[in-house]
Amino acid sequence: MIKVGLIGCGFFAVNQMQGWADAEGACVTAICDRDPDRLAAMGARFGIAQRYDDAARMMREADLDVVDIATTVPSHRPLVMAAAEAGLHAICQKPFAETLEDARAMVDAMDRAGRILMVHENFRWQSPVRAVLAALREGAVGRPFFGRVSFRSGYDVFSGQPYLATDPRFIIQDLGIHILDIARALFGEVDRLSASTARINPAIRGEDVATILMDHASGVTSVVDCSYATRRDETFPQTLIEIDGTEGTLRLEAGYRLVIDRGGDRQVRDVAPPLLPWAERPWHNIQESVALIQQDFTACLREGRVPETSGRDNLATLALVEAAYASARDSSRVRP
Ligand code: NAD
Ligand code: 89V
Repeated sequence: MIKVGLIGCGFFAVNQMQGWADAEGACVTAICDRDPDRLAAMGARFGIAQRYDDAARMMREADLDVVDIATTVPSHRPLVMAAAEAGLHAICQKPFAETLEDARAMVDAMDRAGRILMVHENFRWQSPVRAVLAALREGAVGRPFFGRVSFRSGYDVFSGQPYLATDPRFIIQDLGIHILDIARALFGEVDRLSASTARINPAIRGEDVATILMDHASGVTSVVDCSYATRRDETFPQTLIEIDGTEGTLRLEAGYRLVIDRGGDRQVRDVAPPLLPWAERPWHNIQESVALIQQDFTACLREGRVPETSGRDNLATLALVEAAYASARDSSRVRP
């Protein structure tokens, strides 16, 4: 049994605890939070007796194989470094790091320690997105030449995650990072991008709208567009996808409807994620992807396999985030 120590008992970590309860061959044996109330509430809810207010101490004393880092980004570098030092595998929430320099240091430290490092970059693990990836890889539309990966919503994310309203960076760093990662998974690495951003909601500090145009090395041109200022039929937290290819077109539409047109034929599939027993609409799509990514991480540990969203892989997603902010700052086209 793989023994997991979870660090950070906040808003999102409950999903990770539920995901670990579903994962075969792994279980959470210790938890940590600096906030005693959150630590006590999580311990009581999931019946975890080993509780720590200090992550380094938990890593030394708790007989763990893995740490699951569910804290916000400022603590990610010290916690991943401590995991490397303690010889533990790690899965770390997104955004993986505050800077690319930090991220490279974290990846190098885990490599030197010979331990597996996965980034909890779960949006590409959502089952509707997996269905699109599978169709594309099977050649459903021939060679893709255009893509749009879109997330537009007016959902109040600030009540659950208040730091999103006060951080100087908002939508690209928090949500766009997922959408850019899906674009990479679909169309490959990016040669150049340009971005523009806006802040529509006057009550927040960062940008809540971003539009990013990318040239991929594969020849695909893609648009990643994100908004938390769009009020219409609410689709939170669905990512909508359009792909045009030489042989046909694919659309992942609202309501998890996958539509593929090819040679005059239309194929329509319902690719809605299952509602897991512990999940709640509309978050069930994200919640299922948490269970799926943690299951894959467990399999990687068992098989000694590098995860699809490894720390090293995530450097390219973080580079897109940085390039998008740089482009939006001075209206330049940027090579990530
Ligand atoms: P949160 O602020 O609600 O919880 C973080 C917890 O970590 C807090 O309880 C805090 O006390 C604790 N903490 C911070 N530093 C610590 C340290 N060094 N040692 C011990 N405890 C520490 O945050 P959240 O909303 O749960 O978000 C956590 C992370 O999850 C963020 O990086 C966020 O971007 C990410 N997130 C991911 C998804 C997703 O779908 N992948 C969704 C929501 C949030
Ligand atoms: O998935 C996330 O990272 C969340 C949300 C969907 C609210 O943007 O922060």
